[in-house]
Amino acid sequence: MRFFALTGALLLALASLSSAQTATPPARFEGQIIYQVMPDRFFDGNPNNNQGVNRADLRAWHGGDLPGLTQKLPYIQKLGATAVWLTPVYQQQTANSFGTAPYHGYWPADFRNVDPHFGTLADFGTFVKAAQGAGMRVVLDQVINHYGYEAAAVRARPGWFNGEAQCTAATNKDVDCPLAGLPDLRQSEPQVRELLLGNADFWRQQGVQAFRYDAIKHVEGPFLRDLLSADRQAGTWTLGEWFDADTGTVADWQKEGFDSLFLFSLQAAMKGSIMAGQSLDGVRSVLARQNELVRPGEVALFLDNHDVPRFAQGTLFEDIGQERTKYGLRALMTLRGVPVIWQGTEIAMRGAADPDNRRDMRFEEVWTPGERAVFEAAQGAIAARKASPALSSGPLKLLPTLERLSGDLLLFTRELNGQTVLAAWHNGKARKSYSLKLGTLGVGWAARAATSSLFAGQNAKASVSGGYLHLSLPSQDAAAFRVE
Ligand SMILES: [Ca+2]
Ligand SMILES: [Ca+2]
Repeated sequence: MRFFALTGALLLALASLSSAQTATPPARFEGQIIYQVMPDRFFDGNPNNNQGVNRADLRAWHGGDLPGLTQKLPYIQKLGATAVWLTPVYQQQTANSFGTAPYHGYWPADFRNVDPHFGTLADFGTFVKAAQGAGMRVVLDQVINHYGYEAAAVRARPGWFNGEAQCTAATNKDVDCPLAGLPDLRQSEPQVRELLLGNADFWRQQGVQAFRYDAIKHVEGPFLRDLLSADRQAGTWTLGEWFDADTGTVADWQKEGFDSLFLFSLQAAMKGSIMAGQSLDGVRSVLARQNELVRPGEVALFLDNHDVPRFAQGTLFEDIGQERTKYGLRALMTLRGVPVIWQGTEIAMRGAADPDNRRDMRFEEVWTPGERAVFEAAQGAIAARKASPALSSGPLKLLPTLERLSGDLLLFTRELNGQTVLAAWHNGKARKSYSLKLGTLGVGWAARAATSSLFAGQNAKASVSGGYLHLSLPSQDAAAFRVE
């Protein structure tokens, strides 16, 4: 009897082992740093494809392309990023709409070709090969909600799109009504479904390892779930853009199969606390909800992107914008998740709402000393994060702070494999020293001589003695200390 019971248990164990072996584990990006590029506004590597280019007009094509991006890969590597997210490079509608050219890539006409302004499919292949040869991953923007206004498919296949009748009858207007008037794809229509699932396979075959899915708030849920399940099976990492998503929305969609979403609520809080000088309680309250997330290490964290005003635009003054961007980038590198840096944020580029936030990237040859200093701070913080497994992927634990200090001081630990890093964000307007009782922080750290921040180029110190944590922090900056 015992023998049979044992055999049964053994068989069950073997069966579960073999099913675990066949199921594809979810793709991981924890530990990666993504650099976001809008190819038209990055670097022009081939002037022969510059039809209609006018760099004096922010709504026109500017000539950047895939050969230019390939040429500038060493720059992205020098910053320390490990992955590149390209906004869409599909063949676009040829006409302008509302006086704007489709330079941004979100007005597709053919999802399985590259727009001649960006180059050719072969240029895309060259880029992917070069990126992966350099050990970097490629994240491609995928549009699944709409075609461009003037795409031929809109007239040729009226049955693929939601019309006025569907929009009027819709229970969820976000899904079945056009977004900004864009021809809205009906994903429940079998041909549309097949087209979109096929697009993902097509770009996977070009070597893409991850997709950033545009405007998922506006896409039919059942289709999205099937798409995500196919991506997961293929080992493709998925990052959803639900504009303004908070922790609850990110958690819901991680449960539905997304590996990651952008945490817009944290971006808003960081802008408020770091750039606008509001209390750090805004950031603290977003971080306090991280346990709701299914996979907190995969969530995409950012200071700005191509759809919001630039981070540095939050102040009138260029030098203040640069200092606070250093603070923002250092703070970003202390958090749990996948940092995403929009081209130019590493030098505190300025710009108001679209299209002003999409000015041409400025490279090293034309940087001011101030821009170079921001880049060096970003580079140093990224290097420190990558060198520390705890900072890269350790769980984040908020430390309690006295109420009278909480507006100016945010403390948390990142801990992995017995290594602990203490992160300290300081909003004070002047350099300040703090002595905090270890008991109130809830940590049992042993005496330790003063140690300096892991981030290069800043004067911040931490030490432990007499039951206290002593911190000496520069004004408006974020630091990270090893505590062992
Ligand atoms: Ca070009
Ligand atoms: Ca839609």
